[in-house]
Amino acid sequence: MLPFKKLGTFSPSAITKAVRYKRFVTYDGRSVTLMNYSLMSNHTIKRTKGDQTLKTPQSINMDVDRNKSTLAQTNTRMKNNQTSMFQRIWKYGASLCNGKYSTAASATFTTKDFDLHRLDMGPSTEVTTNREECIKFYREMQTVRRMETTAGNMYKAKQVRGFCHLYSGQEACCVGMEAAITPDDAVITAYRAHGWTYMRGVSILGVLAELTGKKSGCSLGKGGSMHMYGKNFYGGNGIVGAQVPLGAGIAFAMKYRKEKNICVTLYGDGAANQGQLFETFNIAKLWDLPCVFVCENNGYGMGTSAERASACIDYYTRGDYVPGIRCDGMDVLAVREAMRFCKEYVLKNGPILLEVATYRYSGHSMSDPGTSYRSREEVKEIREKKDPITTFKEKLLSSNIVTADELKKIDTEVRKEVEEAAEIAKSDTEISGDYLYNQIYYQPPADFTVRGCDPMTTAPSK
Ligand SMILES: Cc1ncc(C[n+]2csc(CCOP(=O)(O)OP(=O)(O)O)c2C)c(N)n1
Ligand SMILES: [Mg+2]
Repeated sequence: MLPFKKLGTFSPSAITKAVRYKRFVTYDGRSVTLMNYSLMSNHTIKRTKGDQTLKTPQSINMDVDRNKSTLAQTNTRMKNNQTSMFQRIWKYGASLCNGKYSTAASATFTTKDFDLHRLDMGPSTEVTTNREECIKFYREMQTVRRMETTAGNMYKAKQVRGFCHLYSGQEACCVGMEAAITPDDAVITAYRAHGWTYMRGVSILGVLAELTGKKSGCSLGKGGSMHMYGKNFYGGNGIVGAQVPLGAGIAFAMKYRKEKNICVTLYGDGAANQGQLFETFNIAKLWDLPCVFVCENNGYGMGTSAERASACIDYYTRGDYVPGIRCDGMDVLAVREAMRFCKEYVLKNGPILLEVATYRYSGHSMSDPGTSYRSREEVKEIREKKDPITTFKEKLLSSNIVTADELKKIDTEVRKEVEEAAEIAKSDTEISGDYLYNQIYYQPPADFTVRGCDPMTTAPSK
């Protein structure tokens, strides 16, 4: 009999490893206890030390029935997002056998536990998804990655000028969150905005041509890297933290108009210590605004690590009286699940704070090689072990929800799509000089003029 009563939580990466190496590494409470189980070819889980042969998924299933009373005890824990290790092994075992949890159409995965602040219950750690959705998430993350790699190369070739902050490594954040909201919900972020711009409906060309300063850019080439906008996407903001009160304002407008929508207001770990954030949390809570404050914690604010900048790096608790959640920002399903929970929560209760634990692969911007304040080994290790695309790919393949060939085909299509957009972004024309004076204010008076770079020149503005 599995001593599952005594066992604690079981991390998804441990399960993945267990499957890959055909060995289960289990947790006893929080400390890791190595207990060797082999997954036999007939799907029997066998303990390799000692003579206890454990069961096939079918017999595990029966044991679940027989042990209902024990399960009832673990149910309380499960309600608090703590699924018993036993159940996780069972579900994963079942998925390996093409059982209930992995058909060609759907699969159930277990996320890392969510950390909660002032919440009795959080999002579910058991995430069911379907084939269509998995393919969509994979394609979207690959597109953002490829777009950013291309943007970086175009910058190095001097086809992109000015600022350029890449989002590589953080793809699961924008893809997961967008999957849990609707186009009528709003998003506002800082300057690391390319991925978000794409996810909010702007084309790859709209992003890349904005970077090259050409007319097909989503801001007609006038904004560049930090100033991209789209429908219900409020940018693209270069002043650290300044978008946070604006996000609360957008949420206020939604509440005032009695719309059932939310504003996802993003900021970084580097912005998290600013006074204006705490002022915003106060008013948002006071007025119960439908705002999800999201701290994309990528570990660094320019060249300063979170640990060096913050007295408390548990950003999800930093709203004090505003409840919070921390999720694995490298797991697209965990992020989607967390945002789903948050959207429902804020519409009923007012603001919540979501910390997504993520990582940026590139330097802060193109002028930062990103190696003086962190080691190359650190970046390499995260790329190898936690990459949001590779880990998702492994999940999809091990659950048989997609094939390697299907994913390869997506990779090829994405590469072609981004290459084609990049070519147009390079050869596209710029808007005319006169046009630079337009679209500065919304519906300006007929005779409105603005000043040019030279203080003596003014030009009409429409
Ligand atoms: C008010 C203000 N102060 C300083 C800066 C310079 N600056 C630009 S980005 C940045 C770090 C922000 O880090 P974080 O919020 O973690 O975002 P990330 O770059 O990691 O996405 C700083 C200090 C700025 N743009 N605005
Ligand atoms: Mg940061």
